Amino acid sequence: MSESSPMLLIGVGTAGSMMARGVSRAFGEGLRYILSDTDAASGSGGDTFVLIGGDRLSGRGAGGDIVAGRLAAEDSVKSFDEHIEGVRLAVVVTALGGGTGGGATLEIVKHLSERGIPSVVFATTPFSFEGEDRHRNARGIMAMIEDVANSTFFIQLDKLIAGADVMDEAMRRAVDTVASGVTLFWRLVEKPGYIRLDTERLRHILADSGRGRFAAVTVQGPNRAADAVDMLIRSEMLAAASGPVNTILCGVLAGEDLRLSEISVIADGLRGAFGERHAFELATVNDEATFCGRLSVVAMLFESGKKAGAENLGGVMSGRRKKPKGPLGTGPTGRGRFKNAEPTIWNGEDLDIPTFIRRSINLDF
Ligand SMILES: Nc1nc2c(ncn2[C@@H]2O[C@H](COP(=O)(O)OP(=O)(O)OP(=O)(O)O)[C@@H](O)[C@H]2O)c(=O)[nH]1
Ligand SMILES: [Mg+2]
Repeated sequence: MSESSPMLLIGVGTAGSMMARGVSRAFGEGLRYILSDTDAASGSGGDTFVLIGGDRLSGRGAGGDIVAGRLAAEDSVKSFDEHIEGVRLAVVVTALGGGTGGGATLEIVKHLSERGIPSVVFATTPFSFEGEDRHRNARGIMAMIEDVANSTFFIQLDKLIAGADVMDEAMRRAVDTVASGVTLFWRLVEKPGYIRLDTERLRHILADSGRGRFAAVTVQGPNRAADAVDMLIRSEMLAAASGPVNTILCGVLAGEDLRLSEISVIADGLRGAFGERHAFELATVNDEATFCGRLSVVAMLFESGKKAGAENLGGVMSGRRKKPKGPLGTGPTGRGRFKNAEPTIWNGEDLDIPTFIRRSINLDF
């Protein structure tokens, strides 16, 4: 594992740690990552591991309790410091529904932000059959994570199981899907092709991108570029935008046979399909060993918030909605005069934070 990489992958919770381990395996050597959980069993595989809230929960997990997960992480966030030396961008992988994935993720991302490290969060949301409690847990925490993270990808597990009736297969798909998005960042930086993107540019793009969706396709044959665009446009993972697309980040992964005309087909196709009012970043990855003859395209679309969308109509590319910061906000400055008090959490929501902030309602005074 490369200790000097400026990007760090952090798996949070039991399923989050399992997915992060899967992502690292999918990438191969060189991906810097750590796992973290309130359950000590997640650390048994020999990977770098941070036990969250060991004193409070005795290494037995948060038992589905978001408040317990959050308090445990508050106890332990400083344990992450020795692992984040030199990190410029953190990629957090978690599964919402349990107590640790939801509760601890929020506190870890806040802590990273306080240390000046932007985070991109990839979080799965529960299967519909998991029951209302887990869904309530997930729903309650999503907006709060979104408020502290720089970019968020929420991946509905239900969407990944289409056609898969076997649980094991569904879980494998979840790992593959998350890996296709997460590993893009490392591939762009470590295996640059004709068009490059370095960590600082990536950090800049992701720093204010807000909520994103992504999809990846792999194709071959004479029309592979056009086929890739066609599949991406029809992909369910990119469908159902709730707001206008603010930024598109596109990674084209191929071998030495990648043609410039193919890059144009992909760039023009995606730009045309997702509207005109967005920033567009495309970079290529040259990985002959993995992609010889084939072409993989990963498209990430980021949506602007309602307010940012309105500003964009006025011609200002404002990025994501501005987060209220300061004593009452959930920004990195923390909880103001309440900062040493335990949060008042009900159904996964922090009641010390005004409803309009918790629910991300824009008040246009
Ligand atoms: N990808 C994947 N997701 C899973 C798996 N098992 C559970 N999940 C999902 O992960 C969510 C969170 O479950 P856990 O990871 O067990 O919960 P946790 O974050 O460890 O929280 P606590 O166990 O309460 O401390 C569930 O609601 C499921 O949606 C798995 O094997 N793979
Ligand atoms: Mg667990």
